[in-house]
Amino acid sequence: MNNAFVYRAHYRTVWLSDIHLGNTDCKAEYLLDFLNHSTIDTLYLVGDIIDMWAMSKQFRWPESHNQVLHKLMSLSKEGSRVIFLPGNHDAPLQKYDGITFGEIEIAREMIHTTADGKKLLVLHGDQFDQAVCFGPLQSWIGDKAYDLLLFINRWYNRARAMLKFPYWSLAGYLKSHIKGANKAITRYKYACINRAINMGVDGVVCGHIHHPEVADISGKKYYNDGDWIENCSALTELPCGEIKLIYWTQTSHANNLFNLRMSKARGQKKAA
Ligand SMILES: [Mn+2]
Repeated sequence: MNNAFVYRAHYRTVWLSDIHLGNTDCKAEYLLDFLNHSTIDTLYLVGDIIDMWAMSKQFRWPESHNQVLHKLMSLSKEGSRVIFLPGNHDAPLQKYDGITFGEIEIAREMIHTTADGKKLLVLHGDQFDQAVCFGPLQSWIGDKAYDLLLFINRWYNRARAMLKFPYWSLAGYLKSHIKGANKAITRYKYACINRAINMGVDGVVCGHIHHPEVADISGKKYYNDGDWIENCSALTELPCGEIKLIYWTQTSHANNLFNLRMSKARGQKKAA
């Protein structure tokens, strides 16, 4: 890539979560493309960055995942402030709360102040699993069903790519159309908002449920930055303090990347 001609958007802040490096369904190429088109003052890694659960089941670490990890580490050396808030899939790192590794600060929760002076609580969101009643059995079933759904999603999008359609999240569509899923998402959102109310802050930034969203609830802001498994989304703050969700698969060069990735995959199949 010729960096001299790459247009880079400047963000005061970027929140990324649920990247799931080490998981087959992580869209590492898209994330790398987003990071290569961005200049970031402060980057929050809002949990589930490395999928230690998936890695314990089956070790998978392609070159693209390595490139993402390398890029995230190099950002802190290039002058970005990087804060990592471990989630449930990278829970072993939670014990380093308050420690700085190299240039990366580790914390379980953080308060962010926007350019226009708003205070936002930043956290992964697994803190609310009890309140939302995702019991251990329910999360195990959910995990299995979700794995199957992602498997279907993968093949479905291969077919779409062959027909030159852009990437589309089947899992995301089903989640927003199933009654039980909607209920759980609502409960999760209210658990987040209640926490913001109790802490006296203006809102909350979280991830965890792979459901990007911006909402106003009871006078507080709810921001969910989504994920890089299905949605390829990032929450961004512009220098003026405006906060926006970005879906990287919907940008034109991301679509070119999708077709390139799929034609490469087809090429590899043919060669094999
Ligand atoms: Mn999570």
